[in-house]
Amino acid sequence: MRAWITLALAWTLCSLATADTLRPPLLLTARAAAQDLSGRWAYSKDLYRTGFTDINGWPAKPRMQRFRDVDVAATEAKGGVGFFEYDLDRAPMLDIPGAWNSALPELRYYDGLMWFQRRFDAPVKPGRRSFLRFEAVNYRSTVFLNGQEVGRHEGGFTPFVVEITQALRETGNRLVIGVDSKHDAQAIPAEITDWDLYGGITRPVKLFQTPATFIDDATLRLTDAGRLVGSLQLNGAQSANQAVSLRIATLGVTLQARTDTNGEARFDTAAPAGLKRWSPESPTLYDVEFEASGDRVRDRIGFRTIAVRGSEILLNGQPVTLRGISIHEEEVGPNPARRIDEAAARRLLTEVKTGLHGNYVRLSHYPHNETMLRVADELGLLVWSEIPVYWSIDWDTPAVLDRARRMQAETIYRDRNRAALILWSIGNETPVADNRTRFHTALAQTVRALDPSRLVSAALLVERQGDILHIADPLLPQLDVIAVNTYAGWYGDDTLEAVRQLRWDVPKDKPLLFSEFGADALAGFRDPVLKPKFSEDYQADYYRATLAMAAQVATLRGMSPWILKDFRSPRREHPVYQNGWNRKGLISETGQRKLAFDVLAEHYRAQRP
Ligand code: GCB
Repeated sequence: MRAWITLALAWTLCSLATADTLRPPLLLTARAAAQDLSGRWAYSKDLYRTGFTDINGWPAKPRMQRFRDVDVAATEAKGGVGFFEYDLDRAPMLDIPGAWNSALPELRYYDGLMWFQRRFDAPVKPGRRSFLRFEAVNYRSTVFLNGQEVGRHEGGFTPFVVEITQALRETGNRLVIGVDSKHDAQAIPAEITDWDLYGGITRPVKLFQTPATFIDDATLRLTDAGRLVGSLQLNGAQSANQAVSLRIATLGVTLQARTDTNGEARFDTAAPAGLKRWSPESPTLYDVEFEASGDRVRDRIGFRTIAVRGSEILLNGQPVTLRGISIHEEEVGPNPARRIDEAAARRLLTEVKTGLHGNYVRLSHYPHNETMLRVADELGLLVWSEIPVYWSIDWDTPAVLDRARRMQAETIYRDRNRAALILWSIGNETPVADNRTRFHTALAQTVRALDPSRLVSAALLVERQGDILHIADPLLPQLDVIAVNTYAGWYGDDTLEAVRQLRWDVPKDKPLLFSEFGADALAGFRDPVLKPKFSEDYQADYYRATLAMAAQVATLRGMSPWILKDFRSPRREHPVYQNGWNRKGLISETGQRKLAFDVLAEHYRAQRP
């Protein structure tokens, strides 16, 4: 026990000590890009990773090194002994952003290293700095520009930025990325999940050009005390002691401040009387303009407060019930490529807002495309966001905890200006054990240090004694909101009548969410008499029974059933009903609504304020 406490303390201190150093550069989503590098990219498979290493761990042969800045065709044309076993200038192409698994049938289950290349010109004004921002690359990336390694990143769902000021040319740039989709035991998530592999450059890659000293980060929010507080971070040699300003023209707010020796300025003012608070019913957003050192960024920001009081969740001081649904990052269509543009985000979220009468989404099981958050802000949908600390990962290796903390930081700095976002979840169905609880405790501390303004939760596992369900998890004291995944009536042998009789014994002083419940159904498979599993009829009855059970839970403040849309999963291979799809969607992969959709929609319609 004593050793446990000492270890827990050590991990906690380690996470607090470095919380400040976790700010990655240029995650600000408000800055306009100089160039979007979306489009056709060349690719080259490299199953044995010969571009990096040869047999026996020897360095790769130059003729295999796809990242070199060499004109292969011109070299070949000269004749003689030199030869290459790749040429990205003549390689096949596919669309970026987008997962390779959906691009071609032969890449469906490719899981390993893939090389990508994009050529581009980039007129640069003297004195400007240049950066590449990758919104998401799954899973490990090594980035080369004109033959020079400029950055590396691990993690498939968060953005990263590399500075390329020195390596960039005016014309004919050769950008090459080695993308390795393989997850090992130290990856987050580790090897096994219930969703598709989806390797590749799945979100846009953009080129940014900034002044020598530029606005790296800028944030503003409303506090419980009714103040607007924020900060601005400069990056560059002239960051210290600079005048900075913030303006919200429609509210008549103008604030001036100066950066400190670290280049950071803080804003703090009473919120003006005319400020309209953001809420799902009235998702008001304001144009906020930050200016400093000749640089300017503009963000659309909503202002609201979020808190818990006893078992209530309070939005703008008023109790709120979360009428939600879970969503994976997969667009509607027969062959999704994890390509969420604004239209795809609108389609999914409108189905929640208008179709289901919802006010909330669980963006599972990893940070989604930033467009989803922006559309949620605009439509008025509260958001739960999580990093993929999912099922079992390596709890004991400090580097894995560091990785999780970095992913969390990348998400927080990317999304903290989104009013829609109210909950950070630090894990999903992680099995209770001392090492796992230590890991989560350290992660919860990091989240609170980086963003004290939002609620912390985790999707926990349920325990059962007879007809009583409870949550015996030592992590509970770390959470503001308890969340639990519950599948009685789907997994296991309970009848739906038995599900209705289940009772919950949960803490009375904290809000509870059903972060998941669900049942598979193949769209169009109807059998109203027998109602077998996998039929739409069973799924609809399962929802009726679970909602009846939920009505008995006094502290339940919301739910996000599993899931809006059928999604690809290599775990699901029933040859009649699944064929590689998890069928718990309320709509099919092509958007066809199942019977259960209306059951939930009617439930939420009746619950609306
Ligand atoms: C869960 C997981 C989710 C799965 C789901 C299922 O508890 O959190 O990722 O897809 O169950 O369908 O079993």
